[in-house]
Amino acid sequence: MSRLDQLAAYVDEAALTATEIAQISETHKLTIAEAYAVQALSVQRRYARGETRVGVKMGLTSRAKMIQVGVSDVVWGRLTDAMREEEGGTVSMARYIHPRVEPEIAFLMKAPLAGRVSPLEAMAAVGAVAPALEIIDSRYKAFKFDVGDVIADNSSSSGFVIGQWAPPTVDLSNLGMVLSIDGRAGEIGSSAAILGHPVRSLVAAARMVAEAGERLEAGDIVLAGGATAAIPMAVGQSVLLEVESLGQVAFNVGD
Ligand code: OOG
Ligand code: MG
Repeated sequence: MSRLDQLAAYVDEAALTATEIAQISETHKLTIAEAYAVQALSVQRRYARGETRVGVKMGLTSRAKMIQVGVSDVVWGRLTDAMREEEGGTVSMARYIHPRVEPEIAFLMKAPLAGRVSPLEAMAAVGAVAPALEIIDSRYKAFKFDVGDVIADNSSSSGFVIGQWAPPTVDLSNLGMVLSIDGRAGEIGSSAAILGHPVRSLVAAARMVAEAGERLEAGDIVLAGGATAAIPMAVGQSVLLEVESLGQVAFNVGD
């Protein structure tokens, strides 16, 4: 096994068994290209177990997120069917190590998109938009990582919940977003916090997947990134996101 294959097995095994691991950067400094190679190899292992590709997630697209984790590069990760949690359902904490939840906007692609595109071209490839909750779960101890670590760990991708899809004609530029835990507002923000406008995250996604030789496909889900800092999850919580003009999305946290 090559060194990158070994690291892919290391992060994949941690995700599969919900076991925390030491940061790769303690022993290997990965370049950004190597980190994405580890990510791709680790997701190949998921596909080999029967998981299927459903889209991508963008990360660190808001200042609040960059500050929370101390990394200020926009990153992306790959989403599979096994990560999707049921809207209104109960999420099992046992699947995760130290999960956090964050408020997002999801795009549903109706046409392929890749490379350098304008915001108008990007929106023309979108079939629907929805409020979404992402459950991130860094596999690293204490949820601490550098940019290479987090990319190799599939940008902490671990779960996501999508609300009702709405037509892509909704103006996404400045929608109020309230993330509540047990009926109390925990984080309050705006879709404008996502690179100034969530469509810029989709533009970045098209460029970044193309750099990896891939493209966004019709039917793909693209998560634009957390608009606020993420909130640690705990058993018994009820989690609700309300997005102005788009509606709400919720789940409960079980054992
Ligand atoms: C990295 C993933 C960031 C987002 O929406 O900004 C992310 C992390 O915070 O663990 O998903
Ligand atoms: Mg996220």
